[in-house]
Amino acid sequence: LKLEGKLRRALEREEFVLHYQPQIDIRSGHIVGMEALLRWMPPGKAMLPPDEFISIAEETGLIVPIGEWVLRTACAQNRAWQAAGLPPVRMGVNLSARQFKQHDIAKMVTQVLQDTDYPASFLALEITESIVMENPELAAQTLHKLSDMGIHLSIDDFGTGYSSLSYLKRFPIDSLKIDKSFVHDLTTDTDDAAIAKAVIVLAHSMKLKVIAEGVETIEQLDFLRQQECDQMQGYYFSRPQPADQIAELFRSGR
Ligand code: G
Ligand code: G
Ligand code: NA
Ligand code: MN
Repeated sequence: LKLEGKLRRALEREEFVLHYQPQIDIRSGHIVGMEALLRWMPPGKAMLPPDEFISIAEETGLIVPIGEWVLRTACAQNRAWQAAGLPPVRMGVNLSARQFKQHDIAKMVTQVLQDTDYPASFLALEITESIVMENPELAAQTLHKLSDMGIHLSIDDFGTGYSSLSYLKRFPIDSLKIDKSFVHDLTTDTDDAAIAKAVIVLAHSMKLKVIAEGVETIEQLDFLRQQECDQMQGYYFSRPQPADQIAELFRSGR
């Protein structure tokens, strides 16, 4: 069976799972968000990260039903955590280009929020600069629809693609995520340090929040705190983990 067929079957047989990675408010140290990250667990085989199957899912269009499953599962999980008394946090879900371009993406999201009885303000959709810049006019329409619903919008992997700052300013974006490639050598590479600083200043001047991805060390965190970066996400605090372990993390008061 080709990968496409396997993916189709995986969806039917519910072989996908989500792991969740906490997002921490740097000032308070509290968990304020989560990012849902897709994994594939073929029975009897090792877990597959998304890099090994997302592009095929994109090419074949399977990303559309898989993406809907991701959104539904992430919302339902966060709803369950809230019902269990865990502190309310925003859930981040990645949207791929193919999903974002669907004409009825806002309708699909509305339906999922309704089905899972999930408040829009607790959802953050993450899209990349390239998705937005591919067709800025169409992207603007879609982003306005989603934003008007009360959904938080994030630009993912910021700094790795091309963005027109004038467009960014006109779009209803709420936050930028500094790509982990700039965070990695933050404390040793003066160019990366300059880029991270500049992104933070730029974002704040546009009234956007900034989340640093891929934070692995206390030195990186100290730098980001000094630059008044708002949130961090990375192995320093927690790897992406299955839902039951995230509940533990909350209970242990981290
Ligand atoms: O943990 P990490 O290996 O999860 O993720 C690798 C890449 O896969 C990242 O670029 C991430 O944005 C992407 N990714 C993870 N989960 C999803 C998902 O649910 N949908 C889409 N479209 N991309 C995802
Ligand atoms: O592209 P996107 O930002 O959606 O994906 C985030 C990716 O970064 C995922 O693959 C996730 O597992 C990975 N990731 C999260 N935290 C860290 C970290 O601290 N270091 C590294 N190297 N990768 C991380
Ligand atoms: Na992301
Ligand atoms: Mn990213």
